Amino acid sequence: MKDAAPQTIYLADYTPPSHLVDAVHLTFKLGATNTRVVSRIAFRPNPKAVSNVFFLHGEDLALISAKIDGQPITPDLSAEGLRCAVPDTPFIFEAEVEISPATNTALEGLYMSNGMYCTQCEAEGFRKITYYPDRPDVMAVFTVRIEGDLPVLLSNGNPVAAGDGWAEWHDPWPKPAYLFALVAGDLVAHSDTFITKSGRDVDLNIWVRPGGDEGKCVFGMKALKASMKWDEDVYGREYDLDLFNIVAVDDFNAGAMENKGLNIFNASAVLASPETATDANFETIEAIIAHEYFHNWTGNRITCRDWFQLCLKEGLTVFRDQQFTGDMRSHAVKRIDDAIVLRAYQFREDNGPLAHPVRPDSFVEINNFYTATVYEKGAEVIGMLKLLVGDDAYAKALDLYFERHDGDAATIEDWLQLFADTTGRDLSQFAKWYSQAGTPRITVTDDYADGTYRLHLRQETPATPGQDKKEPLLIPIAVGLLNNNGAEVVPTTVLELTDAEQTFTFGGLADKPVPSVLRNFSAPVIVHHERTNAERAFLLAHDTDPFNKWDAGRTLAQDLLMRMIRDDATPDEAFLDGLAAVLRDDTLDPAFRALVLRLPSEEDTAQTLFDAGDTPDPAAINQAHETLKLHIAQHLQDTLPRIYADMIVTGPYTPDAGPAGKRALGNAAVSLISKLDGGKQAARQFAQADNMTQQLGALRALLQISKGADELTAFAQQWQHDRLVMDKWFGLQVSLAAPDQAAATAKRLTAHPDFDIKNPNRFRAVFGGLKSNTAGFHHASGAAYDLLADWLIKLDPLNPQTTARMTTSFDTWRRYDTDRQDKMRAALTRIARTPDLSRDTAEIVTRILG
Ligand code: B3K
Ligand code: ZN
Repeated sequence: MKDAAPQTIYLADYTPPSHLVDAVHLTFKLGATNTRVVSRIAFRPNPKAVSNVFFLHGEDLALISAKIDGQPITPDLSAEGLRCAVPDTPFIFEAEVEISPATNTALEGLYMSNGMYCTQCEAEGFRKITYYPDRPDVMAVFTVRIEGDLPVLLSNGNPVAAGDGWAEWHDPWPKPAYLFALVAGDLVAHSDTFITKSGRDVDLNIWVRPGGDEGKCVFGMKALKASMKWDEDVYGREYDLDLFNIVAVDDFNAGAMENKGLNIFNASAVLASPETATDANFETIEAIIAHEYFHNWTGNRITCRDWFQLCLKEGLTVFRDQQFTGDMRSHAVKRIDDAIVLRAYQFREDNGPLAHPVRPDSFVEINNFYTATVYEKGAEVIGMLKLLVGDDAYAKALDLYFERHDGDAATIEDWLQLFADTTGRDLSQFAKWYSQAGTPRITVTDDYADGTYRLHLRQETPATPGQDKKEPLLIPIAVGLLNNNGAEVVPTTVLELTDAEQTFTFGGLADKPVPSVLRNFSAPVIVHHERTNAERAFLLAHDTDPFNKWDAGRTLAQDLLMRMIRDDATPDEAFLDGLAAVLRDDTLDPAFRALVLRLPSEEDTAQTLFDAGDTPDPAAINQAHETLKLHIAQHLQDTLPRIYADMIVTGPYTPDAGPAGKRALGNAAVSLISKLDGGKQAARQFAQADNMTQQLGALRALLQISKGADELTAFAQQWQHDRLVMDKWFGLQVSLAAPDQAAATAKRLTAHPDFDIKNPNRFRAVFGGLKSNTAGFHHASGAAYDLLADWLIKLDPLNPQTTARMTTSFDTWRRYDTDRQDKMRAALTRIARTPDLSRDTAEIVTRILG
């Protein structure tokens, strides 16, 4: 490992910065391997400092010269930064450094992507650009001059002046260094304007490289304008510059980045056309554009004091983008989608070696904490808070947040204080959601006598690494009661579970009701509720809460899969009839019906089995899933062609929720039909498709039945010049390969001339595809483990962030039998022993191995 004893950073050790920055002037003299960065920084001592030792972060910089108040100095340099003596009054620090963007494959700091200069500074990338206090609680006004032989030169804020080969930018809003951005390239803009509610014109641009992407910005622009309007309408937040730029970049570690006034996007998170993007891609793009835009207030105007507070901006901004998508599309479908994602990624994290609190209390590499727990569980915590205090109190607290903390680098304590101040509630128990890791289990039992129904709830959170003892949390459990005819006798009520065990009483009921517990997924918990399948089928048919109606079907399916795996059970009519009834119910949203038809993933079944004390067998799980799908197809044989025909969308393609829902159900139907007709219908759909949703849906249906070789070839021929579509081509083959072929397919594709280890999207397509093929990844041969380890070892010196992220594929290793455990441990150990392993990957491997 590069750093023999990587340093652990603790929340408890936070101290205020020694110096504050009033203004920064930066000049970039661009050169692919020799960019000069000249800085002029106005410092003053921080009155709140506990130490006056002056330290500037800086990594991989060649220092050319440094001055304090115009006098040359020779500072002490280390691998982490620079120290020097400074006056105890305000002073000017100047430096010139040289960096090499063209060889920066880590994609952090200033780097090049297909001839374009671009930056990624969150969390700690600015220190790879110049010497600076690279911490979010140091906020400053930036003025930037860019000199370079490229037509488009962009930075944050507003343009000040420009000439041949240079441009100057000024951002009037003080910001931390992680929000700095620079882009330079041969770019073209798709432009529009937005008039804010107070009547100011804002110029909007989406910048792309010329040569094919120009036509893929229409949807992103529409999403941006919708986001700007929504934030005004719902949160009263207006945009605060004259210009908002988005740039699409091919090589990017994350989805996108909210740099002030200059958002930089992974091309996959902004570019879309009906022919090249699926409905799901459109929805994701809309959400990411909204998310980055919403950060302008929740993240940029109010930022985080330190990186432990990351959920302050990320949890809140995810919550806001979820609300936005619900408003744009369907709240019911969005809630189900979010629960699927949370259970798949966050529950997996919370129940394994990488579990950490929403606000972690220590880290080695902060980039490893951009996790489902910080983001998605962070959003759930805000959703619970809103449910507990009510919509009006939430709105009041948010207004106060923007008033009280505008311009601040704030903390979770600041955030909770708003709610305490506006509601008078003591939120000390609720605050534990931020510090206690793990997914609470809620055990539900009930009884009924003499008109009174009693619901008993018990909560328990299993131990997580470093946290053996868990305390009861304040958990909002939304409950409704139905009578035997399916009528709601007690409408949705939010119960506040605060103790380890608690009983809630409902009087005046003529019969024992059927409870619908955790409506709308009111808390990120796992519910254990022993109930008959007849009761579950009843809820699938009658629950008025769409989330629980869907979840009843989901639980039935999971229960059935477990019985098939454990006891060789055959699929029972109760489940299949319940499914058929939902599918045939034309009053239900097709998108909802498509979700009900979708089985839990194999990974989900493995997790559920492990939770129940079993050792999951990936091959047996795969077998059960395939068998169940075939039974479903056979049971729905007569209905599927009718549904498929009903879901045909006429007229020009739009990615709106209505037609997208129909295509989702159409694709679910064609996938089942393929199990019966050998892929005839899917092949027809592939041949006729005029949009990516149907083309890919058909290809997927064919690959699932081990057909589609000709279609795969045709697809590659059609799309060989479109990187984003080819990512789908790479990914799909691996994720849908037969379990014994998955590793070989991935290996073959890494030898394809278009495989590029340096492009994170392509690397993730192949190896993310391998991870998502649960039975293939965990094939008994261990071939996938070895292949992934080989490639992670190759990638680590090039791109530590993406390597560390992909290493988490091994985090479920303790779930499996000893043979698989041994193989995964060997793969992890091989990674751990790699000389000069990055801090990022070293931290993940160490935590996974425990
Ligand atoms: N804040 C960025 C993520 C940066 C990732 C750093 N490793 C995108 C977002 O959450 O909006
Ligand atoms: Zn974010």
